[in-house]
Amino acid sequence: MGDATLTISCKNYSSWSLRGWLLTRFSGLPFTEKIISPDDPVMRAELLLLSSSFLVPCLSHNGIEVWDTLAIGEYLNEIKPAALLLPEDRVKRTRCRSINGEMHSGFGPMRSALPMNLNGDFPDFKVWTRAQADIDRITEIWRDCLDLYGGPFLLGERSMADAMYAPVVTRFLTYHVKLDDICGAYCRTIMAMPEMIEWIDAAKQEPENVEELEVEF
Ligand SMILES: N[C@@H](CCC(=O)N[C@@H](CS)C(=O)NCC(=O)O)C(=O)O
Repeated sequence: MGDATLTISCKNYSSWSLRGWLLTRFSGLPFTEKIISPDDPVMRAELLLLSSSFLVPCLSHNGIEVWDTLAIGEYLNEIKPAALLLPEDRVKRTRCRSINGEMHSGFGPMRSALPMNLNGDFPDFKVWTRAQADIDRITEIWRDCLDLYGGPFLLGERSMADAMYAPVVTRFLTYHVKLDDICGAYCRTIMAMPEMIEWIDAAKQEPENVEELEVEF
């Protein structure tokens, strides 16, 4: 399958890096992880050569550069179809793409009010109304999918959608968002994935985090 490198940034804060990394791990494609510091100008210049969007994650594989999480997921699904990042069944696959798209392009208020911070713990966090509306929509998506497909993952079997929503799970835990039993059980399923455990352990090893990064990231 050739050489693959996934460029990401810090593990504690970078929710898109987590999504891209989970997708690559789920696909089974062997890869080297390259961590860039968002503050390092040399690294940023190098990133610009890979990802014209200037953003991570970015996957380099056999001379092909893929940036943007949705494109990375679609690419991995093409080269590793047996990993079933997208379900085989068309109806499920369509649902998967729809909820991936909704996560990718939406929920701005929730993302900026509750930034991913794996080492954070905010028990008395006050969720403002617009962020709560996003939370309500996300939990509705989860309940619908878990009811339709029987869990434990959103489309039944683990898929791209679980990578897309994994950083939301961590946010709900970090900010002590109140959840019903169904959504609580889904959060436990995601947090128990060996890939999540590995990523969170690595986030704990990162040097002290920079305060200015505690914004939407
Ligand atoms: N739509 C992009 C979003 C990627 C994104 O926003 N990445 C952030 C990190 S989580 C980034 O690269 N920030 C770099 C910077 O701000 O310098 C995707 O799906 O990959």
